[in-house]
Amino acid sequence: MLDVLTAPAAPAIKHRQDYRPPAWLVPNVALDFALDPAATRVRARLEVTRNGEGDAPLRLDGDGLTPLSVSVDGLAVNDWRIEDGQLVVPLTGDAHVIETEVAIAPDQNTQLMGLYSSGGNLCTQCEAEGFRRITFFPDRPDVLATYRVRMTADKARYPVLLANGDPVARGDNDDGTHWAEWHDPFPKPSYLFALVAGDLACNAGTFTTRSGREVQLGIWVREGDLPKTDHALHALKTSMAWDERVYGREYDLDVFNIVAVDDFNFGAMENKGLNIFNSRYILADPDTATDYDYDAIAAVVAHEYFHNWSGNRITCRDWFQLSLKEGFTVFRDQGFSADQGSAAVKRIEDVRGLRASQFPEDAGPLAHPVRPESYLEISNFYTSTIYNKGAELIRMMATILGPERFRTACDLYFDRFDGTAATCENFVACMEEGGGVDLAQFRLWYSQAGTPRVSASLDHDGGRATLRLAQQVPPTPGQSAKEPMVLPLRIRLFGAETGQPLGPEQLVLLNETIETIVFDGIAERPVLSINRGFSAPVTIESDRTAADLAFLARHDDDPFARYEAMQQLMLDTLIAGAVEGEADHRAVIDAVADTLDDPALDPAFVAEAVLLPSESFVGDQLSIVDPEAIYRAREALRGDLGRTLADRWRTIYEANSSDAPYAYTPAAKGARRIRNVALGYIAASGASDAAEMAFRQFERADNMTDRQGALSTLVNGDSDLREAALDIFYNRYSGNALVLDKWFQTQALSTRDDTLEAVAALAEHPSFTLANPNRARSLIGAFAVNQRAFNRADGAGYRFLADQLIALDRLNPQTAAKLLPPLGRFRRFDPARAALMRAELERIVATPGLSKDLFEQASKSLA
Ligand code: 0A1
Ligand code: ZN
Repeated sequence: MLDVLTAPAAPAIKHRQDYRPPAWLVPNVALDFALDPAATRVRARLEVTRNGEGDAPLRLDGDGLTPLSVSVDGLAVNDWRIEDGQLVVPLTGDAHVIETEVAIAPDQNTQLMGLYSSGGNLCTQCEAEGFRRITFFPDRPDVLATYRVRMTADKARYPVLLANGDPVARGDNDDGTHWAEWHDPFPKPSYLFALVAGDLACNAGTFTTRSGREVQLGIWVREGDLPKTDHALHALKTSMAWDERVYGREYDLDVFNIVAVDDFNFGAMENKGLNIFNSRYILADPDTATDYDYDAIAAVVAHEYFHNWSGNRITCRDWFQLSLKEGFTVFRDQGFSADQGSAAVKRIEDVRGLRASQFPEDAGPLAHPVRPESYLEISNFYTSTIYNKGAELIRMMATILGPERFRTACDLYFDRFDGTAATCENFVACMEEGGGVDLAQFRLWYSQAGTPRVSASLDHDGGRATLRLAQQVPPTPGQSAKEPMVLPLRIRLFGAETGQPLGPEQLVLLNETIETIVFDGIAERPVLSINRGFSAPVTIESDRTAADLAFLARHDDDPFARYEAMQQLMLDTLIAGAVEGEADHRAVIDAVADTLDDPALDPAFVAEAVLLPSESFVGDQLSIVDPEAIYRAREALRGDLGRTLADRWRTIYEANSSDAPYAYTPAAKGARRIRNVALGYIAASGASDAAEMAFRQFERADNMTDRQGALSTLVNGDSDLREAALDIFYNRYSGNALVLDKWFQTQALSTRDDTLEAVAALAEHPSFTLANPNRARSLIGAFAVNQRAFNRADGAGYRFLADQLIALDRLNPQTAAKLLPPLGRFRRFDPARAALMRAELERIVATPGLSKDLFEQASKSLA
């Protein structure tokens, strides 16, 4: 394990059990910035008070900082020292004022942590440990301070100066600079600090809270992007109203600003009163953003806004508690999105996302509990497990409590812990107390990693149905033996002849290794619908036949279960095809036909239900992944579906083509979705006119959803129209970075045989750069999840990724580390591929000057 490996700089591993309260608190801080891209001066004035007994010196975190001056209570001192970057100041009393001054260079900051330049503007990113790159401070989430911030900057270059909280004053100096002062009355941890200085335009709005306070809203972007901000502003207002209605949570400052920047390591950041966003989660118009982008923008705007309560008003005691704010906030944003459109489709998308990212994480060398025990670099723990599995834990507790008691328990949590830095345990205790339930065993979900597997078999005999359930939690790194967990499984039986439900749905709390549940008075042969709504994040292995699954795909009254039955049927067929070289496609074809023919179904749901599981998801079910065999099996089934149901696909394609102008409505979105799915099947059928159809759609489209859908279809094929479409797309959007990302990504995801060569060439394209995280992810990140192209037998895909990661690590360790996991999946591949992957991981680990971010990911993958 990692403990026995020696990292290049032997960085310290942090353990959850080592938590100690801070020796010093900082009730108030005043910061004064003389902003300049090459050399910014930061003066900090900290009021510090001793916390508890002892005579520990004051230790202020710093990363790459050298103090220009240090003073205590107004007098310059020189008995300070620097230890591991920290500024250590001996102090005799219990309360002092410490002042420091440092110089930093935002222009040189390629890591995008701390204060950095993006597109000519200056902005900050402090979560998790970026504040220590700006000034000396106890940079830990349990030190809550009120902040007063003064900024001075060149007025022509940076006309807009923003920080957290409310604006206090501003003015001009006579040397061409101007200044602004902001004050945030809510005590907050340093990771929520933010400032922005730039040449920005504002889409302004207002929101009146339910208690009648008017809040000034602003979405700040470069002038030319202003027309693309209405959707985000609307989403913000909708989120504010939703949080009042659903959770009783009101906004608390007079202003709420959002700034969009092009260079950002993650999606967005919830800094108090001043959210900073990756521009891809703000900017949208029909010509440049897909329906998927529009939905993601609303979800991320909501997510960051909801953090104001779940994250800011109540923050985390330490970073091991990260899921306290992230799991809960993801759960909240999922609820918001579900309420904006089809809740069933939203649940399907969320589960698909969980299976695509969290399940593989939980099954691999980087598996960790939702509340981890240790880490080397906290940035590596912004994972799908913390976020998405964390949200599933909240969802399970909400299911166990039921809506009313869940709301009572949330109110209790918000009231009790407002203004504090709390723990996951605090949250669960509120669920227990407010909900009147015992969650002792449930807590294992926070400490045990790995996706539980549940086997289910149903017998029927003389009017009695017997359901046998068994659970098993697989071993994960550092956790060889597991306890049985509490799995809330929503279950219902259906009659095989009548298609009618046999009794109401039941919530079964499986908490033993093996359990038997008896249903009496069951005359008809029952078919089992289990884990409805994906009530527990587990894998179900059942003895249901293809006929049973096809039956559920037609008759289940839970839309998720219906989708799931279809997926399982497809999965079984694809696995048979991959393992045996051929499979009987009839059951899938019939089920797809029936789904397409059911007039009662929402087209958006149908589009999800008829899509085959991804190649990676099929691979995840196999102990040894054969990427070529999986690809062939999937293409064979796609082709068969395309040909056998050719008339239906064409009918659907035509029926959902309309001359009506673009609209972002659920009906219009559903039509675009099913039409693009139909186009994909028409192309898969090998129809001679498929490329022309796609190209026609590409040319006529008045929106990006149709244009990109057509482009993806063309990019997978080899018609001459492919190159034509790529050129047209590139030239049309060469000035739009977010759309060019799509151009790179679409090619990196291509199913063609020459994708690696194409991607390697694109890495040399003049528009490609590793310095912009969105661009790096769009090419390198997308390629690494293209299962067949990445896992080419000659290892060229592995070598390409390792080369790129080593180069990227020098600029931006966080982003490099995020892209490493596909290389760590070698245990799931044949010995030849596994050896090639290991060799690349070893090459990465041996690279001189490697960051601890990439070192941790690569070395844990090898362990
Ligand atoms: N708290 C943010 C995610 C985030 C984390 C780290 C960052 O640093 C580069 C940026 C953003 C969220 O959950 O949205
Ligand atoms: Zn978050």
